[in-house]
Amino acid sequence: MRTDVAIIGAGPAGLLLAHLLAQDGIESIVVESRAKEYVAARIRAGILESSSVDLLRSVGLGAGIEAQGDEHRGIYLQWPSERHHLDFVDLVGRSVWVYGQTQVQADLVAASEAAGRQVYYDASDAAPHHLDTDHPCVTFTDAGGAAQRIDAVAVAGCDGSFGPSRAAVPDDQRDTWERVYPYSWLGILADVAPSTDELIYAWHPDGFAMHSMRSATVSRLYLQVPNGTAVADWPDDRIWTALATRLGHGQDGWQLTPGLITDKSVLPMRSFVQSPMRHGRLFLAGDAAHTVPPTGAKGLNLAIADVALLAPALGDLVRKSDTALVDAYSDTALRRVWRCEHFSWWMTSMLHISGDPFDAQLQLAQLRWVTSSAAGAAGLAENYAGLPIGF
Ligand code: RFL
Ligand code: PHB
Repeated sequence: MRTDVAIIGAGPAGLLLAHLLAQDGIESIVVESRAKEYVAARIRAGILESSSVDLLRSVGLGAGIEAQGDEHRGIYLQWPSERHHLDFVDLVGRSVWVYGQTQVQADLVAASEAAGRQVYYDASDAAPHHLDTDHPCVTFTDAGGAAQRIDAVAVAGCDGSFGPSRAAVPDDQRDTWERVYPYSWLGILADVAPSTDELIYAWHPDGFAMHSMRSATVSRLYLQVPNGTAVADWPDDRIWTALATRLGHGQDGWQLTPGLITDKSVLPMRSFVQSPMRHGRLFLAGDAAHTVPPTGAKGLNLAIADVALLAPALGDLVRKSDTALVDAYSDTALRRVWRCEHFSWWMTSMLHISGDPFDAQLQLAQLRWVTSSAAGAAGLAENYAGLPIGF
């Protein structure tokens, strides 16, 4: 097969890139190792920052957000006996939207199918080749077992943290940075109306807790747990009791309503960056190039921001052989990546219990400052609501 851009990975980065390229008249073929249903069902991110919403709306992907999304002015930050609301709209003039990654993925799949774009699901052994030439290709085995090859002008590595693209950059031509945190999140999805109008991030001596949501009838909640925690050690009652304690059930009359838990999983926390986000004609985007701990809600938004930069750059390369934007892509993308890496690390470090009592006092001092100083609050708001694409 021949196309303009061969894309590895049909997550949000890969499918949105295909959509943006198509709007610009550039063809692509997507190769995905998993089944379409598996990719669609993965429960991951829940918050879209304002520039992600603006971008999705501007390319015809805003109908679902309008119909089912929930615009939030800000978040609550709390510690025992105190809860404070940070109003991002007042602070920096931008809001965020509760709209789950499953919904973003469903919108992208619907757009891809309506346009008849080629996506090979259940593909195995995907591998990029000839990346240091101007005729790269991707080989794979399709769902029926047939060997396939896609010749392209460029390859986009949108295959997440464990795909082949990241590793296709030779060791002596890449730098990597990593931080593994000494705690994980136990996440649940529950069929119960959220007990809050906006997200609650709670510092607590027992560990961090968060109350998020997916809709008016579905809540998403998280608990800090030690690394290596088994889901089996957390029966439903234990989860609701811990959430009630950490989120402050009973404080100032606030109540956490428990409900039927429909999903439970443990999520390790990691920061990772690989640079450059390019090797010859291979361009990395989204989790393929970087990972953030979820506390800042940046993972999905960074993937969207990467492909918003990459699509016009690949357009210029394919149409005009103009390399100015592809040459600038990695440096431009990494500026935002490192800003979000810092913000995600900072939110994580401020809110999770490390076991060190000195750390706990520093965290409380920081939380008091962020919730009482207009400058402190605006700094958090600016980062959480998201910087403009191209920052
Ligand atoms: P994705 O979504 O991981 O998509 C990559 C796609 O590539 C496919 N793939 C391959 N395809 C072909 N051949 C191969 N050899 C392949 N290997 C992999 C995969 O099957 C997949 O479909 O990356 P993308 O598109 O860059 O999007 C990034 C976001 O998904 C990610 O940043 C966020 O979901 C991160 N994240 C969260 N972010 C938040 O902001 N809030 C959250 O609550 C949150 N929860 C999470 C998360 C990530 C998780 N992962 C990666 C384990 C929870 C989990 C469990
Ligand atoms: C979520 O709803 O899953 C979510 C929201 C905010 C975060 C992390 C996860 O910071």
